[in-house]
Amino acid sequence: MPAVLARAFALFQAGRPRPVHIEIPLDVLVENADALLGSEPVSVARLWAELALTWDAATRAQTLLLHTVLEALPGAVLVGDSTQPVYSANLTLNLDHPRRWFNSSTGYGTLGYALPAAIGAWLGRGDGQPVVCLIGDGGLQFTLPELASAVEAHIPVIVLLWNNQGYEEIKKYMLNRAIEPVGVDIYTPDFIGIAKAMGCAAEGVDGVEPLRAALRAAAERPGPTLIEIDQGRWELAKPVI
Ligand SMILES: Cc1ncc(C[n+]2csc(CCOP(=O)(O)OP(=O)(O)O)c2C)c(N)n1
Ligand SMILES: [Mg+2]
Repeated sequence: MPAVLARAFALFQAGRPRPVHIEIPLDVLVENADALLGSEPVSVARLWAELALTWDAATRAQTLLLHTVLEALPGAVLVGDSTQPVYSANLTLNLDHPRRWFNSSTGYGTLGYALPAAIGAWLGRGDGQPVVCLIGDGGLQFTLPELASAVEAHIPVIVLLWNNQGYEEIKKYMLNRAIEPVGVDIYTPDFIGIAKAMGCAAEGVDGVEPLRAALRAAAERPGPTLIEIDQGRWELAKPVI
């Protein structure tokens, strides 16, 4: 069974973000029925801890980002685009309430979904709980004018921008298949400058403490806030998970 699961994980990593279909032969399932359904109580916390040991440095850093958001804003609704921390969170995030984790990073994966969807989530939720839009530098450029809509409509979405100056997911596909990367190291504008020009509060943060403070300040504002995180600098933050 561990071999079957390891194969499933490897397939997922190679082809992500597509769903993976694997077949478990009946005899393998039957052989493992005791372990799966046995009387030994399984500690979910222990399984999570064991799983976390297998994460690579990037997954740890990205999971730290999500943990920091949830710690600073415990009731937040998260709306993700197709960006690195969202792919990781689909594997590692363990939320205790439904309707708190929306994202477009699987299936057709429309880039730019997260910002308008976050605005919709805030309007739909209607109870003033913070809504955090988690989006990459590529995805944000697909729907950037929506920031002005949020300013105009006084919608306090918090846009957490994961900036790695490129289409990293597509670049990884190319590198994994020995294709010379092309068209993926994109020009990225001064997002903080653009956001401010639209009337949106904006700042860049480097580590866990500044992010916490920026998120709390954003949650107090009547309008939207853009918080930019540089992937390289964030990865230097010490993961504490
Ligand atoms: C409308 C649309 N165009 C293109 C794509 C293909 N695509 C999927 S992920 C991706 C890169 C996204 O870059 P970014 O938002 O910066 O996220 P990163 O992977 O760099 O974190 C692209 C171009 C898509 N999903 N949707
Ligand atoms: Mg990017």
